[in-house]
Amino acid sequence: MSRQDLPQPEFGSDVVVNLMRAFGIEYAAMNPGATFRGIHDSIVNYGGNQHPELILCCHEEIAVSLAHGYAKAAGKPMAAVVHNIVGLQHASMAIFNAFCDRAPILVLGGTGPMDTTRRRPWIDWIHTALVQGNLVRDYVKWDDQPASVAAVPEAFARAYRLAMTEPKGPVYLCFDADLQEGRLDRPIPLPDLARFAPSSPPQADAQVLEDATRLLCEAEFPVILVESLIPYPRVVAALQWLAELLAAPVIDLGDEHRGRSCFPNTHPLDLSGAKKEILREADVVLALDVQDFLGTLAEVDKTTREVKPVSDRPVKIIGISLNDYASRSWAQTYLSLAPLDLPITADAGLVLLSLANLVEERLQKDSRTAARQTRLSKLRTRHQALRKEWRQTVERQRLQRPIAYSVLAATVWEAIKDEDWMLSNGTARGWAKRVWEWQPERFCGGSGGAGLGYGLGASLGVALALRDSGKVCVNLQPDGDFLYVTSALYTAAHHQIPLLTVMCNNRSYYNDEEHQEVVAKARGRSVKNKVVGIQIEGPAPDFAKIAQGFGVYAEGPIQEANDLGPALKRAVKVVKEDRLPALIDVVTQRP
Ligand SMILES: Cc1ncc(C[n+]2csc(CCOP(=O)(O)OP(=O)(O)O)c2C)c(N)n1
Ligand SMILES: [Mg+2]
Repeated sequence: MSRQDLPQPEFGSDVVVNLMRAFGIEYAAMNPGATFRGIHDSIVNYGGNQHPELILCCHEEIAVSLAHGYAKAAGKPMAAVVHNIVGLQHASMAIFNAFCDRAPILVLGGTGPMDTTRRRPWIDWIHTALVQGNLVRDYVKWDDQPASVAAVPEAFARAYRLAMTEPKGPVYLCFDADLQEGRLDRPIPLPDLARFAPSSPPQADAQVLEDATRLLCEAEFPVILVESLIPYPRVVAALQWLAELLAAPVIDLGDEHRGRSCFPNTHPLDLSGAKKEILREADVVLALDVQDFLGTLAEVDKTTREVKPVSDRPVKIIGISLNDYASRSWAQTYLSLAPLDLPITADAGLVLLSLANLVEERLQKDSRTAARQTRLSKLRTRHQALRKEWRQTVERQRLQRPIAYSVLAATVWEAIKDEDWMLSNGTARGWAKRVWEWQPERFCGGSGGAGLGYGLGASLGVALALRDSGKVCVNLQPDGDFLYVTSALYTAAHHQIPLLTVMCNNRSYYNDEEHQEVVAKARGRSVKNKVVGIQIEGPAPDFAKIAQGFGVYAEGPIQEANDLGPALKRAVKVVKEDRLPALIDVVTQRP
């Protein structure tokens, strides 16, 4: 439906909804609140609850993480509407994750009335701030509170453009309750939206590309690192081509917490599993959209926090990213300052293709073809050995109880490999990346900000974006992360969102067991107490029952590997044929 389908706006909030529709916003995730009752009414009564359609969430953190997942799967923003300062405080964790993950979201809020003579006693006072956007200003790209309805179209158009301009990110727009609810005394024309499109991303200049080409072609052992590069098909193809031209191993750093993935694990140059060994040999590193240089090029002692480089060999680093456009001062999400020999501020995906063309041209005049052939064949052998080792691990752990992560991943793969699958969240501690036939464009990455409570909401956003695609969306869901936002299952059931959630249920906030063990050991104290305040036992939550209570098809707890395959088959059927959510609770090992 286009914006012409809507009648003339009568109230301020009708203008907001008119703009949402004009910008193609399909959904607005929300939890109700009276400061945006004007917008709420306009969505359901003026807009007919279509474009946008309300998605009811039981917590604002879920509303925003859902919009986060949607943005990654749909490549465009949806809205999350959050109630004044209380909803915004609940939403703040998820906004931070989206900021770190550079995901575009339109976070909309209500406030006030700012005119104190118009406030209801108590509630309108305690829930009004000056200025509400301050709460999240340090981790949104932009925020605004237009002071009149006439100012709303420009604010909205700017918000959309900034959210969608690289490096992308969430924006926050706040609407005074009076502004939303007031009757219009004159028409508010919408601008010609075609003239407010997001800017095209920056390319690198010709000289610097020549320099990068020379460095790469003259390297003895060039290595390519990718972390947050978005796996558009053209980018994945260009990356493979460049790696093949250079016979350069690729280390794909994207994992279940941050970044994306851009390289298929079946490619002979995928050496992600041998990161340290490969980096020890590197003399030139091409880092595409890498943020965590120190964490990649160095090792950390968990006890002493001492950081040591993985290699003593001098290495020249070419860094291509928009990192320097994304820093803010409050949270130091920019990480430690990396020494770069050739820093290039540009869109790495764009540069990649130009670079591959230049490298191809230069290598035609290069005499070291034989050396590259030898390197390629050695790397292929190492790649194959790694894959073999992982398959052997699955076989060795096949019948262990509790179920091993490797076996969980391999069994899920058997259940979905013939489907048009999408992995919305999680990797079963890296095992999906090892034992699946990994296609990077089918993985939506992690939270970005490592704020727990991301996985389920984000997965619902992915599955919502892909609801009509026939894809089977899979969420490999850790239990601790899930427990923050269990009520997202209600959204799944209520809106019939087809998502397969496989609980990686180690009955623990396991990551912290390791920390407590390290500290206890270093202090010569009792290691057995590491589980106190961390393991989720006594009683262990019954996730299948919880899901059933929300109206979601569920099975579990599954304890035996042999029971997992048949349960997954039934759940895939629910997701694929009935287009409904399903959850399988799998009790997993603590690694
Ligand atoms: C909001 C928030 N609270 C606490 C943490 C600290 N933290 C990091 S990992 C972790 C444990 C996660 O447990 P789970 O999701 O079950 O994954 P597991 O480590 O067991 O695989 C915790 C508590 C965090 N990152 N975010
Ligand atoms: Mg856990």
